[in-house]
Amino acid sequence: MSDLFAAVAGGREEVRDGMVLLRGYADSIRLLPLIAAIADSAPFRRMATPGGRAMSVAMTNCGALGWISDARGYRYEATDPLTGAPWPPLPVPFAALATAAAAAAGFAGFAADACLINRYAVGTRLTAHQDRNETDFAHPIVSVSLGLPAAFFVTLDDRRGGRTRSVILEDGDVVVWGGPARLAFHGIREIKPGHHPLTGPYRYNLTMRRAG
Ligand code: MD6
Ligand code: FE
Repeated sequence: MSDLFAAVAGGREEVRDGMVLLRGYADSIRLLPLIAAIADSAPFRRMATPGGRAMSVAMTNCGALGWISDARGYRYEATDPLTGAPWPPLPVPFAALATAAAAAAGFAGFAADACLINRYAVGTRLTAHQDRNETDFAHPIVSVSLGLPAAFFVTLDDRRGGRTRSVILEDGDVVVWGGPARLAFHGIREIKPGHHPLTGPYRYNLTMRRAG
């Protein structure tokens, strides 16, 4: 695998075809308290993979639909299996950020109905995967990075073992992807030890989607 850094083009970086990085686009000081409030009613938990292992990354959701994994597979559900309650609503600032970032990247009219929130402790990672549990791949995904930095990798085609490009995602960075990148394999390499003034030893990631 070759790891190349994305080419810079006027503050908007094209990581690969169909994937635009907006550096420092999100304000973590405003977003982090909203995540804390969501986690009060829908706690972070390590979901089980279909194969029966616990994922290292802790997750929760907000919005009409939430992404879950368990012995029955990956899917979206309207209620939190931990509490039986609907997922907390998508905060207006999350929805507004997703719509604005998508428009800035060329996807006008994007309205998210699902937000997966990942929490990475030092040493955790997310192995290569495709996001393909949504109904309509014509919609983009808006990804927001908060707290500790992470090395994100994405394949340049739709093959799991294909050539990859890597980029370091830092606090406030937003990635919008769709079109030809929508089914690319991607993941997060092991989070390096560090301390972020707002999140301490954690990285958070929001992925806002139109799932239903
Ligand atoms: C992360 N992101 O940045 C992991 N998936 O923590 C993802 O898995 C991801 O950034 C779909 C779309 C955008 C993403
Ligand atoms: Fe993903």
